[in-house]
Amino acid sequence: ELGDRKAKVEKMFGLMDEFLKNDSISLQKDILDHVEFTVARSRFSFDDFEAYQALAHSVRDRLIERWHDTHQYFKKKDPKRIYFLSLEFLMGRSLTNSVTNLGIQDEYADALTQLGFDFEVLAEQEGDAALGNGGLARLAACQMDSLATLDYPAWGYGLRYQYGLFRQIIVDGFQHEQPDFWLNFGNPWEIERVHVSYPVKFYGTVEEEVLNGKKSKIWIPGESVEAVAYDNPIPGYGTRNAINLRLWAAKPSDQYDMESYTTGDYINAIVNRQKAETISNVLYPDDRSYQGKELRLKQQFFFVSASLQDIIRRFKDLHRNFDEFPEKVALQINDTHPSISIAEVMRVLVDEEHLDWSKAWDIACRIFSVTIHAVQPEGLEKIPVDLLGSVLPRHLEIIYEINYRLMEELKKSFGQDYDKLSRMSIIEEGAVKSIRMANLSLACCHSVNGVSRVHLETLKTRVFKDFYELWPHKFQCKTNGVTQRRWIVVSNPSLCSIISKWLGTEAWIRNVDLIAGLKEYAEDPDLHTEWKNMKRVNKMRLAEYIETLTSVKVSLDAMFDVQIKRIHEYKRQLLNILGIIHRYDCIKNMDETYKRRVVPRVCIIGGKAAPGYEVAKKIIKLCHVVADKVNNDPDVGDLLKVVFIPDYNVSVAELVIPGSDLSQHLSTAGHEASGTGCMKFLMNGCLLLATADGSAVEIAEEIGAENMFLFGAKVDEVPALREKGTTLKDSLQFARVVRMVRDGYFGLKDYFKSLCDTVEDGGDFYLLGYDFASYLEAQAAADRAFVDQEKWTQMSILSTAGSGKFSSDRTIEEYAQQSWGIEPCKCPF
Ligand code: GFP
Repeated sequence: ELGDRKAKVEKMFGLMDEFLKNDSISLQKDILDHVEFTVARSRFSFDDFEAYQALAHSVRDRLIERWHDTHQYFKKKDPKRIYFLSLEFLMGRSLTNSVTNLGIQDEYADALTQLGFDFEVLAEQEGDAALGNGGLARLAACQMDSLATLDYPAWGYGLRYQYGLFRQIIVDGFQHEQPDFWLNFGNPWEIERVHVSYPVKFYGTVEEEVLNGKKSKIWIPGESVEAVAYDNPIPGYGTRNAINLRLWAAKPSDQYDMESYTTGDYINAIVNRQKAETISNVLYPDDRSYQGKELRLKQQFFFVSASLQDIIRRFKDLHRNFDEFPEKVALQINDTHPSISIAEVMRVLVDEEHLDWSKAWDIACRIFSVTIHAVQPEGLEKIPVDLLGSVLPRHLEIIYEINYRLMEELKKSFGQDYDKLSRMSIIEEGAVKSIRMANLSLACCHSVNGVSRVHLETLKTRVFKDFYELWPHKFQCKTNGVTQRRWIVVSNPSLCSIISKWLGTEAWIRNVDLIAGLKEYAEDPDLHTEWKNMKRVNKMRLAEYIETLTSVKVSLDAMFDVQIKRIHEYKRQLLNILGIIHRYDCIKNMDETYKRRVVPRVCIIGGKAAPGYEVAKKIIKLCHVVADKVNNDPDVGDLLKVVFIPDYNVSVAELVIPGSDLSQHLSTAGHEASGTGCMKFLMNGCLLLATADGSAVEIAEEIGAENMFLFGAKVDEVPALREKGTTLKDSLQFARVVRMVRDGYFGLKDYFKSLCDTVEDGGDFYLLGYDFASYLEAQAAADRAFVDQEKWTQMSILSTAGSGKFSSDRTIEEYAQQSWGIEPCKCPF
């Protein structure tokens, strides 16, 4: 019967078009069909949002077509696959990126014009998918794009949060948080797979059983929640491959509450079942302290368990013997958040597949790689033993067993060096006995990655020194990268055209090394003219946006100076604001002759503060009070404007970055693992003012330190400086600007007192006072460079030309070869 049905389907397919058509008429028809049948509006009356929805569905059809083909092909070829586990993916918008990668942007733009719509206007209707906090999550999104483009057989796995990162609204200069109802109007980019679901278990007890005469452990869980798959196709550029990002949503399970039904408590039974959904409800804002948060642990295990069931099911479709598992499966742990997957793999292999421990451990060690994104040991997650034991009792036992064996092995190398053993132990003793998730990963993973060279050094010499001495071969550097598809082609189409024109090819979009070819033309006057025009048009767009949002009018002749990133003390937005106050103070005290020489600036700051992070919230307020004073001071006029852009997200970055002249990356040296924002600015020919931290060190090597403005203490100087303690007397200028804030020059004297205390004598942990003088020098150097527009443009071109290394394509190639051992698998259509 099945054979018969297959024959019928094949016959029918023969009658259909091979692929969906992409000519203008077909696209128009498709969009209108979706207006009528998917959005259910009349094709004679629909608004921009409905047009966007119909357009998105039409694009989605084309994505699904490729996504099916890719998976059929992967299935046929059965290559080793990489499974990328990440608790966060910051995808942003999908429409423009999808049509760009599918190579049908012009066709869609034309079809929409014929229908009386503008592609860009419709693209603005899309909200951001903000299922992540910052760098780590956006990196995961860039890496998915590269995995698809480079034809790797890859899957992303994560959580489908009902509420993404909170929306930031600013009321009277203060940050307020609002929930991100991103799914309220539907999400055309995902495919709900009700039939792809797995039970995920929690709580309960562990019992012993005897199987074939052997004692073994069995977990009797106390709760079960259903994980339902939502698939998000990720198209590659210049290839037919489209890979899958599978996000799990929690749904109530049928099991475990039959009791309530039978006792007649029908309403409570439903309410309790509904509670299961809270697991995937909300993304935790990044406050780096999740200690004791049960829901956080449940989120981690929930997505890890569902993903592993899915991966093992796929493996078992074709294989019987787990010896082959490492030949078919590579698992990437994105930061420590998914590291509970190590214990889960052990549980499945030992308890369910009945492999003996050493065989199971050998398999686990061969499949897992981890990337650490934190710099400080405090940034590494720890889970209280009591909590883990209650939520996942069997996993706690397994972790203890892993640790016991680790300790035995360590004793062979280090004897009775108990200090070392206790530092390396997965279990941290102390007031709250905890599991060190990083140590669990280190014990198992065959490859432990840092995200820049400086960061890897920090991991080797400080954070994981003991592990590095034992297993130096595990430690690798995979300097981060970002995708040029989104960060140039989609967000800066004029720059994209210029690059393609001067290189005489679009091949750089897939092979970004070619971008270095621009160096040859760095002094060409014709290129300079095109480059400056491009920048001006982008600045105009940004200026309009700023005026609409903040009512501040800015001059296009001013230098657009930008710092957009999460607000954090180590990222030192406060240094920027104090620098702005210094500039303001200088302008106020200048006579007219000097004023004429001042390089006008628009200082743009944007970023969210974690809701519970008071200092960061005060920094946002300070930015607003300074802006109020400066922007309304007739003595200053266009010489200085200060703007805070609210609700910073991926789409805002896409608009701001192409319109920036200068961008600031001010982390205290040794605190930013890599930084990826700087790479996006670099690609867009925006000059960097930065400390020698994270990837900025490698950027300087690529483009030449003379083409950026470096300042501040170096990584290896920081500990001694801290030890010594800086005082306000180290910089009179610094003392003066802090005093202005303290004395209430900008108002709210009492409110800002504690903020000033963070940088006062003895308390200046992030060394703002020490770095202030050299920061001002770097700022002055940027001013001088900006006056010479030809020189500036040359530096700008050299920045773009030198950005090739910072493509996520390079990063992914390195992971593929050095950590995962996978090969491309290109769909042959
Ligand atoms: C973290 C680090 C950054 C690094 C990214 C990606 O960012 O330095 O560039 O991860 O590796 F801090 P957040 O997720 O903390 O923003």
